[in-house]
Amino acid sequence: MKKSLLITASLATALLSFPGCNPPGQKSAGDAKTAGAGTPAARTYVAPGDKDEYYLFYSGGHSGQVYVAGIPSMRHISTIPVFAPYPATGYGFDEETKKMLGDYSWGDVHHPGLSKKDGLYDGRFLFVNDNANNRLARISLTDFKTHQILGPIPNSSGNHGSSFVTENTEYVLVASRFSVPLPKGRYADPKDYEKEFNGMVSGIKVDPQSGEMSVGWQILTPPFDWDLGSTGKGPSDGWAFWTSYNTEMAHETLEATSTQGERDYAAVVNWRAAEVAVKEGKITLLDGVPVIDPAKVPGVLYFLPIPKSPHGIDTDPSGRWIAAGGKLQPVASVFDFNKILAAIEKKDFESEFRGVPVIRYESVLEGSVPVGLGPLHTQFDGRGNAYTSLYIESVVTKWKLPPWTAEEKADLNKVVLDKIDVHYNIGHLVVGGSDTKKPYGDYLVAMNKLSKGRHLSVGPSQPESSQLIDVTGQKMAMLYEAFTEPEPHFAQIIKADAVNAIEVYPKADNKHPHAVWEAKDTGIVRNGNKVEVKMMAIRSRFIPDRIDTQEGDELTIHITNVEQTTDMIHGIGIIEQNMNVVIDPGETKTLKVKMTKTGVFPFYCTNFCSALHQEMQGYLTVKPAPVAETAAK
Ligand code: K7E
Ligand code: CUA
Repeated sequence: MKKSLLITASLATALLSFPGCNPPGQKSAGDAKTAGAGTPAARTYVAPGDKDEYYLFYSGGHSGQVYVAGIPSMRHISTIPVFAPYPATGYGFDEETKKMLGDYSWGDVHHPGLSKKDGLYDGRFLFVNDNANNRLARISLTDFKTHQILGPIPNSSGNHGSSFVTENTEYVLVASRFSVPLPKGRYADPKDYEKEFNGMVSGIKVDPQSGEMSVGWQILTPPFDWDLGSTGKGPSDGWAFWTSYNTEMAHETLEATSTQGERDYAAVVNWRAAEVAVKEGKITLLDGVPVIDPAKVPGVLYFLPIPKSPHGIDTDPSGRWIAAGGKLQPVASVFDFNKILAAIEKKDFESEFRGVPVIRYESVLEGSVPVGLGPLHTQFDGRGNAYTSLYIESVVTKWKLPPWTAEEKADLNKVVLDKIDVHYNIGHLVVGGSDTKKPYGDYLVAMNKLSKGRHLSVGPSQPESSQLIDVTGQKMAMLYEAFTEPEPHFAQIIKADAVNAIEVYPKADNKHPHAVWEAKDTGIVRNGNKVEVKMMAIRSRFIPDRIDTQEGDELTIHITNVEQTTDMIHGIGIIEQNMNVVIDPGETKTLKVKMTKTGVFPFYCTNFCSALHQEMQGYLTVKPAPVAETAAK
């Protein structure tokens, strides 16, 4: 009884306190809030009609998609289909997106990366990787749509170690998770793994104007399994880092065989030196890509020993401190990039592996912070603090970055500042802007692998849980718990006002050669067995709304949604033709159907668009082919 009274009281406080801190007319609820004030309920509450302060873009893992939520409400706002067809937006049905998807109907998105200018998010693009089919995609934040899918990238297998964006979006950097015989398509027996298999680091060039990606160059590596990476900034601009979890070069029962060594090698890549090597022609072409052999081109690649099967490796906002989590030991290893540079200059190497210098570990390690069990990833708040996810412990640990006092250095337990429980088995975590020079530093989202029934039961396929944590105070504070479909790995957070999205495609910008804007320009043209339709969709009709074809015809429809009003979306679904395309205001899409079935096939608008939406329909007729023609076939 007493307990329920307490709950009521705190809820009342939350509700009562709210109108005061969010005056009417306030556009963004977030502007009125500081993460540190009020009860958790009040701090995440975004009133109906108000908007969130941040976008959260999180990877949809093997759903092949990207989810968009708002912070602090954690409300899911949108799903951006990338590597998989998505009937809700008609993605993968029209010719343009079908072509982008190519032969694949799934992907495995792990690490979204926002485009940057001068080390800060510029709000233009979001890049995402496909771990499964070695691809990279570019989403434009102008329309929140996928505009390019690059790949499968030649000579690269298992695109897990990306999308890591350089300080001015010169490159999205990629490292291969799996090693294979190169070039791809060549057979070799996995028992000859060490000799025949290779990994690769790839520089994917980004056109500064259009954002168009292309494969710039690659660096050949031993067959380690490259894992997570990050790009440098400030003093480490021009460099990038990846951990590896299989320096043992095992190819079977990795759980045991790849965990033998005390240390695995991280890759320390000087991508500006790689650019120079390509310019000077110090490359061989492999599957059409300039490939650099680091044994022949010194200065491009170094190895850095990191203890105990590391996973995440993250560069702090200053660009000087690099934190790596060793999954099998309870510390985060912190390296000083200035010391790494000095070691390289002095050739302070402990050995060499296949012609690549191994930097002396003791010379560059700043310290091992006892963060707890199973450290994976680290994020930064820009106030000198780091936050490491502990998979085994189900905890986020807050700790203080160097420089440390002599006293702290003598006992690094002293730099561990706080721990908070998360539910359960956290993978990645994200602090807004952590990979930029100026993190926002107020919210942290913990992306937990297991939710263990902390939700209404939905059967054995359980969702993932994401928890919103306030990191403005000395102590972290749990604010909210949201559930998502599988499976968020990493995420990016960007201030809402840094993104300028359009709400309609302006008619003037529509360059589709078959766009039509008035009824008089619509029509149907037959050319042999090809039937081409220019159609418009307008509340509440398709023009034309009757299409006559014959068995064996190839039907092409170019459909333009002529609306210039926000949220006036039309769709065209054709019954029993497996065709479903959604057209946003001002957009033109092309769809193709081969007429293999005879009969009459209704088509209709799939997106509720007006009071007479239900009437927005038409007929596609398919006459049997003339008998003579059928006989001839
Ligand atoms: Cu740790 Cu693919 Cu980044 Cu999942 S990875 S957690
Ligand atoms: Cu157009 Cu419904």
